[in-house]
Amino acid sequence: MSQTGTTLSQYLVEHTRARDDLGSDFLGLMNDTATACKRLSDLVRRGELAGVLGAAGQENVQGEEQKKLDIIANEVFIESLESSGYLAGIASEEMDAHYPIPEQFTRGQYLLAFDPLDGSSNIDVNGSTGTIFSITRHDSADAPSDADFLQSGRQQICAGYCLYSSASMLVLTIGDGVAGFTLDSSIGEFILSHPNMSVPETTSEYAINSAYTRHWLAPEQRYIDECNQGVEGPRARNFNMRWAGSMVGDVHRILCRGGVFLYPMDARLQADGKAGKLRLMYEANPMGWLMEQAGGMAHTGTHAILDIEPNDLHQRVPVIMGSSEEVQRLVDYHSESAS
Ligand code: AHM
Ligand code: MG
Repeated sequence: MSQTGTTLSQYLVEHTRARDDLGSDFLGLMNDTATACKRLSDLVRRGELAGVLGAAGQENVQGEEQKKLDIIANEVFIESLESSGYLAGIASEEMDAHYPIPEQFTRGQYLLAFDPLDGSSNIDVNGSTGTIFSITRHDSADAPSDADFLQSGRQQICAGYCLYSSASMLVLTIGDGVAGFTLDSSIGEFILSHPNMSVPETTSEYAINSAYTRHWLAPEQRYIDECNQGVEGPRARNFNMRWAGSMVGDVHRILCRGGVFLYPMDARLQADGKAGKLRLMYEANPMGWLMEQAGGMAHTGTHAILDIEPNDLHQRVPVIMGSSEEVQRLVDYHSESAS
């Protein structure tokens, strides 16, 4: 049975009516973004039948093995977004430098940074994956350089993700809360299904890859150990653990029912000379803004994620985000361990 309700376009028209900074070009850009998400949702859904599963046999610029669908997802987004005249440039997890809008197309005033297919190790096992995107402004007639993308998370004008799971959902913020839209494939529209998503302050659920326990730094060792002591420990209540293997899946669960997601700094990353695993521009910043807009917190342990001044398109950061009581507790443990 098809649903009727508020479409993504209707929601955006309504919520941008009083916004001078988000005009018709922004609405056009979001329409193209939604189209790209629908195309990708269809490919993910058809899986092996569309011939998109498996490894691509090459690595991306960050030395990570690419799946066929990582590359296809990147191409689907570029094809859907490059020609309409809304974007000045596109930066992606799958491309070393940003992608300039080709000369034959009009150059617009927005910059898009995105992770085409987050959690791509889940593709071949039919697990949840997603696309994460962050949009900033480029108020110049000149073509952007990589440096123009390096705006802090507070300068985002729209951030969101599309989750490809049992249902496909587009979740976004334009700075007035978080709204979730479910794809009704019978009419090809994202329909508002989750208005005003909010993260409860209190939670008893955490998400972390515990295979790295031995590498964690003292604050995370202490935090998870105390959670795992349950009713007998200092937290005096039992905790539950969930790990989707896809940041989009984990963040979506937290936006739906609370929780805390951690991909912290650890000794293994330090030994590899990495400042974290997840990337600031197209993972931590957009998800961080969604969390703050939903009433949660997003932190590295020492800095609010949105306050970080970026220095590289593919900069990595430690990530702790979700229900504010738990994130604040981790921040406190970090400052205690530093003093
Ligand atoms: P990706 O963008 O290459 O898919 O990497 C990001 C993913 C996140 O979705 C997820 O939280 C994390 O990497 C999982 O990493 P690990 O395999 O170390 O647990
Ligand atoms: Mg990712």
